[in-house]
Amino acid sequence: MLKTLMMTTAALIAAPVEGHASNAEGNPAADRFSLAGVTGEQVVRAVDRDFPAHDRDGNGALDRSEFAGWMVPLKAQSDPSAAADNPATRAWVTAAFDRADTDHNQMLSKAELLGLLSQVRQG
Ligand SMILES: [Ca+2]
Ligand SMILES: [Ca+2]
Repeated sequence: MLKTLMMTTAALIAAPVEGHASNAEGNPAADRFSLAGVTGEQVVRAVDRDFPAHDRDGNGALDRSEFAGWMVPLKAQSDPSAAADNPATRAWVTAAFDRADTDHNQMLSKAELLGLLSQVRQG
C-alpha cells in the first residue's frame, strides 16, 4: 500500500497546476516530507492547491466520497486498473482513509491528509 501511496503522491505533485499555487513557506508540516525528489513543500503546496476543489461541500474536511474522488484518479495514473467501482480500489481508499483519520471522526482535515502523505517516507 505504501508503494502505491508513494506513486499516488507523486501523481498528486505532478498534477497540472491550476490557478494560484499557495505559498507553503513557514509551514512546519513541510519539513516532514521528503521522497524521491519530492520535497515536503511540494506536497504541502499540492494539497493546499487542490484541497478546496475536492472539498465539494466546503466544510474544510474530506468525507469518504470526497477523498475517493481525489485519490482514485491519482491512483489510476499509476495503476490503470484503478477505478471507483473496482473492489480493490475501494478497499485501498477505505484503508487509506482509515489510516489518515487519526481522530476517527470520519472526516479528513487537511492536516490529517498531510499526515497520511508523510507516512510515505516513514514507511
Ligand atoms: Ca467536505
Ligand atoms: Ca478526522
